[in-house]
Amino acid sequence: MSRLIVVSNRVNPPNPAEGGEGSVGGLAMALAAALREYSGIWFGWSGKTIPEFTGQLNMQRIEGVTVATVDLEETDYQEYYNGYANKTLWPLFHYRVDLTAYDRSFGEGYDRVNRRFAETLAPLIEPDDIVWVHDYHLIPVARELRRMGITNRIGFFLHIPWPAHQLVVTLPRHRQLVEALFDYDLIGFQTEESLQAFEGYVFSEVQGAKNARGELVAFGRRTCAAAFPIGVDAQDFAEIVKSDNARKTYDRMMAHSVFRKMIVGVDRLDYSKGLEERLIGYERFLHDHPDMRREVMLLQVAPISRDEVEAYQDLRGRLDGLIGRINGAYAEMDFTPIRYVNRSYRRDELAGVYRAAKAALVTPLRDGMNLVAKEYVAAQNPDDPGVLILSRFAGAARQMKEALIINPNSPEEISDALERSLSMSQDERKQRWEALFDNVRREDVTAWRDNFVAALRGRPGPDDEGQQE
Ligand code: GDG
Repeated sequence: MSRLIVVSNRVNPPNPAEGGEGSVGGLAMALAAALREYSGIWFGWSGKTIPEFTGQLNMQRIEGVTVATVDLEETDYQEYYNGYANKTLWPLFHYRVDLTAYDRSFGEGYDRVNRRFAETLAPLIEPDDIVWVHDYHLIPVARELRRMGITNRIGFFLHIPWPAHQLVVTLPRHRQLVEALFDYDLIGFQTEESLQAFEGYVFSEVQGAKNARGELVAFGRRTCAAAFPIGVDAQDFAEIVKSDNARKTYDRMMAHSVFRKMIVGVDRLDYSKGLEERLIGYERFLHDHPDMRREVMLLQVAPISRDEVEAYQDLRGRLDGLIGRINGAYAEMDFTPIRYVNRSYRRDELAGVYRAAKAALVTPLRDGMNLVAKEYVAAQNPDDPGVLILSRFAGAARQMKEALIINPNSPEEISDALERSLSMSQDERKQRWEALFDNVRREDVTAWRDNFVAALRGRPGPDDEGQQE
């Protein structure tokens, strides 16, 4: 069988000593599992910067996975990673035009680094390999590989939303970016909504069309685009929740909340996650339900993320203020309404926390999918499950209709959902959870990976007739 080469910005194989997690992010787990199954290489940035780019590969074998990394220059890091990826594409694709930087040097750095990645990767690619590139950092990788004559099947998966046409065209180089996607044989999105937004751009902006085989044709090329909603490893999570560490954490959390129902939030500290809106909704709940105040507490785990980017520092400052205000107004000598933690926990500890929480608040303003929603469901006790409160703007809301779906911009909706979740009958909680868990288990990370890889393998190769039209 052909090998799979996975390309992503960061390469983080899971470390069993840290509860199975290489870094904060469920993606690492999924990709590592994909590679163990298919054998292959995981290629990306080492996370280190050096004075001058050398293109030297560092090959290692970690947890059964061959990992190949390359160091980047400091300017690369600033322009490509902190710049175009995290100050341009991330905010824009999450509908934050107000935070989007349109700096030409960022775009140039982005192209340069993608070229460097492709040049370093190309010698590793063997004729039968299939290549799977991940996320917004690396859109032009296929273009650069094609320029070097690589004809292997190359697929791309976008983990974040593809935004509406009107937003994409605010990018000075939007056409170039979309054209680069047509060098892939397969483009995967999280949701039908993202897929339709992408097709909308192709049809109206570059007069593209769909051919009889359902392929998209534009820029003199054709590709296939489809939705592949990502999932979690539900089985693995259900196992983790039984581990010693998870049980200990669960017991500890329960001991601390004997007289209270714990509500949980777990998010990278990111403006797309709707943390401020969540807290304001919780504040509204405390205000509107004095009788319930002493019955609840909110645990918000929010590991610091992208701290070199100003918008993230600003958010952190605002959250500190907001939490101080709410705790100041509603705390008692023996009660703090919000416990706020800026560090990350081991995956098994997180599983115990999820299980101890009577409700989870997942309130992003925009999110490609949101794995926390699925992990929370996977970690519940089937006999006494908690309630998932989920933003309609998370990709996950398309599949998780039995959650309490809210609009995160409305403090009232958040407050009402909290009230409803805390007073919901056990029967209703079980009914909702069963339907949710069924989906989390069926549309898990293995299904996502296998569906994508099968679709990519099924695309016509360079020797198949009719490839060029
Ligand atoms: C992107 C897209 C899409 C969080 N805190 C800790 C911790 N985490 C883990 C969670 C979860 C992961 O990080 C976060 O995944 P999300 O999906 O919620 O969000 P993003 O990081 O923004 O991911 C998103 C995803 O890619 C996959 O396609 O769903 O829409 O934005 O797994 O558990 N993990 C540990 N300690 C923590 O404190 N160990």
